[in-house]
Amino acid sequence: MKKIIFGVFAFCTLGNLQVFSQDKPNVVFIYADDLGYGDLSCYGATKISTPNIDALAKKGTLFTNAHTTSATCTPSRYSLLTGRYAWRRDDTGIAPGDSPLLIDTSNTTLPKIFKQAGYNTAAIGKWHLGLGNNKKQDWNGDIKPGPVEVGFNYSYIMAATLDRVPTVFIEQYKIRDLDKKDPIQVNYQKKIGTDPTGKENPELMRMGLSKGHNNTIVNGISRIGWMAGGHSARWTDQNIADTITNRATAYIRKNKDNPFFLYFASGDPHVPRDPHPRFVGKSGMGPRGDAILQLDWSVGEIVKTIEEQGLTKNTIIIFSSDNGPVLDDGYADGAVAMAKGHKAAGIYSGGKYSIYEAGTRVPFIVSWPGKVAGGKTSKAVLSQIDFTASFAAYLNVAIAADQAIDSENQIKAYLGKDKKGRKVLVEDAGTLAIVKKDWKYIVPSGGPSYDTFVDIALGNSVKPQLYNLKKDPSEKNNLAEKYPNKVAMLSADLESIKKRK
Ligand code: NG6
Ligand code: CA
Repeated sequence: MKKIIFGVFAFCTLGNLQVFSQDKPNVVFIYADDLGYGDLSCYGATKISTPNIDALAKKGTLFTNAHTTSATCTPSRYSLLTGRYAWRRDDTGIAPGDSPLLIDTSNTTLPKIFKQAGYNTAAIGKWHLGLGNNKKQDWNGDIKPGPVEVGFNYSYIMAATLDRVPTVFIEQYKIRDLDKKDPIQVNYQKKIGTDPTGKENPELMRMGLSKGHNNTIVNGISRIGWMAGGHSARWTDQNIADTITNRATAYIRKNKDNPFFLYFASGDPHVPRDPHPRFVGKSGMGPRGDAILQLDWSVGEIVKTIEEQGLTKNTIIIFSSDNGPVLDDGYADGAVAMAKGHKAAGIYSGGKYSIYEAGTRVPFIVSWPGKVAGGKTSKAVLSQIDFTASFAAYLNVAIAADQAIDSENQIKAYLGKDKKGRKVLVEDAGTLAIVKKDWKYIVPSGGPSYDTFVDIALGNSVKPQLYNLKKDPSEKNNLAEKYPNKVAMLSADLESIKKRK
């Protein structure tokens, strides 16, 4: 019932916003992978320039307190698409490449909301939410359930991360360009086939390793997991951005006459960073910087296509990232040595994997020329988990009470009409934190406080931690002992959110 009431409420009170929804604006969501709060020039980066994303921000609103739900990929994407915190389940950590589909196909999802409102929907790019049932994917036949069952009319995806097998594109239920005479095999337990591995044949690697990733070598890059066969279907890493960007622009052109929701998930700047040669050396910051330029190019192509098709005024473009930044994430690609003082996390502590702010506070830009104010910055507290309830309210689609239970209608905040946004935010890096009115409480945990390998402060402590984000955005001054009542109140708030059903 609750969500139905939200829908009615939106209809009554959003006033002129409701008028726009008659037009059913297209929604294009561009999701970067491991892009940090400080990685874009519009967010203050000075060592790198991202002109296309900056232009998007100039045409729209740039948010400074927007969050993904989690400090890694799979749980962030799960929460975004379902409106449910991933930490409610214990199987939504970083998924292997042969994970079964993690989203229950009976769940309400963001694409299903759009579909119900008459949109065509597409997922193009990185998936990383599992495919098939019970780890028994039929890689050589129909791979399902997957994005189609989650609510996407069209899908053209990489199953997991760029560093995990299978290194192929999957369109709808099938691996693209697969030769039946060379069937593909995927295994995460043991080596299969005769392809060389990073462990046995390091001399065959084009990109050195710093940690893990020493299984099957594809394109001179050693991966996580083993695969055999499927040679004609294997991607060329340097062409991934071109391939998925071209798919996205073709999808936009094809759907220009009907409302569409495009979920475009770039693989940049996640490892292995092997951008197209036209970006190599262009950032002066090594492959990570070059991959950010490639991401910026993808954004530019998508925006240009929307303009060329005359869809600018009827298309909401949202740009964000799935988790905070990491420099060395397992490949010796020079990201650390070539960072030259670049602050990928901006002023925030931590990064990918961390419960400190940089784990989940990410770039977030909303552009809708004519409807969302241009060149503005907003401090509203936003979470990607609210897309589902927000677009449902906006499009007047009802959600059952037991679905998308963590998603709030924040459409006004997304569109820059409400300066406050969420009252309470939960952050997740395995350990949970709750943020309310500038106060952040991090639940005690026995996990490591620092990951020396990725060189990131994870923020775990056996002691409660309390920070005032307004005075101390970098979370240096733990005030938990000074304000035990605040700790108790925030802890109680978090407990009641955990019990939500
Ligand atoms: C880690 C990988 C890292 C990356 C990450 C997932 C190692 C040593 N590290 O386990 O390289 O793949 O998983 O990233 O294997 S995410 O953005 O998809 O969450
Ligand atoms: Ca990621």
